[in-house]
Amino acid sequence: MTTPSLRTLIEGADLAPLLMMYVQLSGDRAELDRYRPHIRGPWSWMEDAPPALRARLHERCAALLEAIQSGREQAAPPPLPDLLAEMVSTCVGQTVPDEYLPLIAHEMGLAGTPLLDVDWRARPAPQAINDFHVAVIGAGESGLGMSIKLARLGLRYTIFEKNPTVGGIWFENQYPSCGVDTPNHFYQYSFEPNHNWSRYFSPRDELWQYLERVADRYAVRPHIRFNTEVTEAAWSDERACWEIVVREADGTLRHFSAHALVCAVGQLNRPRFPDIEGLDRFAGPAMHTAQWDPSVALDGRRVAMIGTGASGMQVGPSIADRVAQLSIFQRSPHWAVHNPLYHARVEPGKKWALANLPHYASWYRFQLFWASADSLYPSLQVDPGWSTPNLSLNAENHAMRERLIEHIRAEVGDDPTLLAKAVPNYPPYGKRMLRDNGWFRMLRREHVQLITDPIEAIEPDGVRTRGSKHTPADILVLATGFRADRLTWPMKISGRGGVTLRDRWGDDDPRAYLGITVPGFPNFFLMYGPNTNLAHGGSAIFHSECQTRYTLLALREVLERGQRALEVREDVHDEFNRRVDAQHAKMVWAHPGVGSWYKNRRGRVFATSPWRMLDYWNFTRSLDPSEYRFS
Ligand code: N01
Repeated sequence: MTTPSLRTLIEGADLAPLLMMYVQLSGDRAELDRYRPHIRGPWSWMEDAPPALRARLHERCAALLEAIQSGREQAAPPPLPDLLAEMVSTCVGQTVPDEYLPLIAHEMGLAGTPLLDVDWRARPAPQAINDFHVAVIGAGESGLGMSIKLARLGLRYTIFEKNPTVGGIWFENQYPSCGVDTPNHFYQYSFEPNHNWSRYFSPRDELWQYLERVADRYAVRPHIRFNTEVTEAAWSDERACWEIVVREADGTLRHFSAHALVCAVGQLNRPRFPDIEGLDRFAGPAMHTAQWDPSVALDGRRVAMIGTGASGMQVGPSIADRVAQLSIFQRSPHWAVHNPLYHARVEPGKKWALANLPHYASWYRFQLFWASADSLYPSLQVDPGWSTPNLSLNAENHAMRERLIEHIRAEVGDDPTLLAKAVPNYPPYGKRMLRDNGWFRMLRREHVQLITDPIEAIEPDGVRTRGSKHTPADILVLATGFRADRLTWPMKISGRGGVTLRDRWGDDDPRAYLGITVPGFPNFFLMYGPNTNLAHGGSAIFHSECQTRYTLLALREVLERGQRALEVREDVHDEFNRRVDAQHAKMVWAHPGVGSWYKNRRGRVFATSPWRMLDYWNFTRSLDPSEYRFS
């Protein structure tokens, strides 16, 4: 077998990141003009360069790489801001405002030390560092990422994890077709790129295995107490530490203490069971999507599924082929967008390019960042003069609505009843935008029925809806979401003076400064806390890295000052939350015509971030000590 030439290998790469690699290595900005008209957006299917023009780039890239490798040419220095600005906009086929350049430069490692790596400014005495211990609740993505960075700063930590292994939601959720719907090459740690994802949106097993590998590679596992659930944590002023109670698998209660407490359980940790009469009387297997029992045989059975959110969207089409009847109970429809790469495998040539071409993976990641992030943000703002505010928010949002309806119509065919049931009556993005997993097409099938009448009760052998209509079922699937509103529940977390988070938040109104710190809770940090859920796109991992950085900045401040604790000022916290609410009032998630897990019973949006990813990155890239009280 002959080894393919570099020129041949390069052919598998996408045009835009390849062009950026070339320009970055050569400094030849004229090439941007040549290819710009052929890059119409941030996804690979938005590139339309003719074959001859592609071949030209492939030849140039191969020649340049060989010249650099052999020492005949030197790589150009990192691009200066004006060239970088031109490159980023060309790369995604849209104008990227200059305000993004610092974020992009840091994410791409162009600005020296990556910001995520917080270092000491004036290193405290080794004893002071060694004496400080951090407890982390949860070994999911956030907890692992946090722990890796704590260790890098030399801080000792222990993770308490209720499950037998790492992975959090990616360990727990094992329902059929479970997987990520954020582009995977962005949904990964910035410091641990995986060039080998099998798909652009990978399945659960692969995501979980990635987290397992990360835990091993960074030697996190020895610091984790598995099968150990935190039940209580209380701040002791006298000892300046958190007193933590944990329950082990056999029920034994143990006590620990730590100087700082990171709560990395996130918003989607505890399943929500619907409050429907008779739920406990169902005779057959009944399972929540997050507690899937793979031993339950679905083949040839009649399955009733309640819930049509992100989990239901993945389960429904993946089991439809196997079951005798699928009855889907929909309280309200979700919008779902089509992405041609959603089910596609990553071609070997792409994997090779990601792993081997300099800078290519960074540019590809930037494309995905842009494709899935802030570019959508303006379309989610309310135009006060908009004539159909119940259906859409503004002209762009309306155009999106039309495109989404067109897709649904094309998929459900000429069935007006089904179309009416499937099209939401609220603006796009009001609830979480889903990716169409073959959902609408599935709804057309003979043995699949979409039931929109309200559920009256669960009966031992089925579901009763309005008018006492009985739908028989052998198996009940609850795709009914999570208790995001009861963040940190069922743990009892008490701050200064014994005040608990529940005392502050009530049943469903969690609030924090930047979603991270809470007044009266010294040295306490939330990951994926209130108002940090990303609902306009983006990657939860990007956000968790922002929270990690901010937490490390806080701990550094405490230790470098020779203090024991810090606590956010109440007025700073309140003013931030006032701004959160004011921002939400202008945005889609507070829309009065839509209910979602983002809102509490009073309609306040507590889960979702109203900020652009850029804003949140800026908020968390530094810590203003004047916003905190030290003790
Ligand atoms: O939960 P959900 P989910 N009677 O709360 C319905 C992430 N995630 O597990 O819309 C009848 O969105 C409820 O109806 P309605 C992602 O962030 C990501 O699907 O409230 N129906 C809704 O249809 C996501 O947003 C991925 O009217 C009842 C459904 O149950 C979040 O997790 C995959 C009901 C709940 O939808 C949660 O998603 C999975 C009742 N009593 C999850 N109670 C990917 O990345 C609830 N419902 C792909």
